[in-house]
Amino acid sequence: MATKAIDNAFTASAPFGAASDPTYAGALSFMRRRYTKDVSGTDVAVWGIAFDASVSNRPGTRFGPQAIRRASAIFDNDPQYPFHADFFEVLDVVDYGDCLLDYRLPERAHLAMRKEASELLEKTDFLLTLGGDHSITYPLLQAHAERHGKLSLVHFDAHQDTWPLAGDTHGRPRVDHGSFVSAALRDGLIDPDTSIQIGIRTHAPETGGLEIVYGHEVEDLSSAEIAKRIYERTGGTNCYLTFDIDCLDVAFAPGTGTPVAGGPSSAKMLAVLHHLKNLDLKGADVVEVSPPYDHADMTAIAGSTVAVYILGILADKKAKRQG
Ligand SMILES: [Mn+2]
Repeated sequence: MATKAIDNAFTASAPFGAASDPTYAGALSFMRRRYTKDVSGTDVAVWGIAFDASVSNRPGTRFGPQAIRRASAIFDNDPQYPFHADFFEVLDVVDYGDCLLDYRLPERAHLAMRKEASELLEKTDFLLTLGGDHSITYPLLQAHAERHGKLSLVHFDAHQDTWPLAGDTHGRPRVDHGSFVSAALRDGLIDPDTSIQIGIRTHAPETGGLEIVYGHEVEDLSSAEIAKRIYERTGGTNCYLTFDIDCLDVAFAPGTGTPVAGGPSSAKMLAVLHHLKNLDLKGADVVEVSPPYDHADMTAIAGSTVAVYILGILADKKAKRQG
């Protein structure tokens, strides 16, 4: 336990150690990590991309990062279930704040995200991004592929996001939250042969060659069997994990832009994530949390917990490296 103090987001003096803010008070950062614009040498930088201009249905994910940070306040110290560990004894995690975007220039937003993500990846080992609509994963994949080469996409979603990339009236390619996978495939950022989608329960015209574990299969498989499919597909390659909160059934994540019934519970998908401790993760995001449609913070809590599990995977890995 940390010594009693408040506003750890601004008062933390060391890279390690848990916060002691009361859950209901104190300055909010993701898991009370210290806020800093200098992420040099950190293990993980958490940041937000408050952008929802590329949705085909309901907007609102611009409020996602703030809501996820708020929901994460309950995870600020104590050993984290089910990892049996205080991540912050080993993992130096900071909250970088949010991506700088000019809302008057939505066309330049993806470029701005890519540039800022690339700059951050020069300085931190791992970027954990809180969205935002799913189009943000495209510039994130650009930045990560630039650093790590072609990636395997581990994609939790109700949607394939492989819709066609129609050009706009000026011939410029369009990317929205339903076509980021198509854009990543076109640009060679991800390898379809080692990529996998979990929880899909809609049909796009193309699969793009990615393996799909459909929603009805998720229903029949155990979490260990789903994890096995992920390990077999990715085969030890560099992975980028993207978790669209609408992968979960609308009963567990009502606050999202394009909800689909018939999905898995948060318990099932969190159990899958817990099995992924040996995945070679190079980056991750949690997207499509839309607070205006949420009830009792259910979706923000689910999104926040997914992000906590991703940190758990990274903390477990670092602890094992250190012996
Ligand atoms: Mn989706």
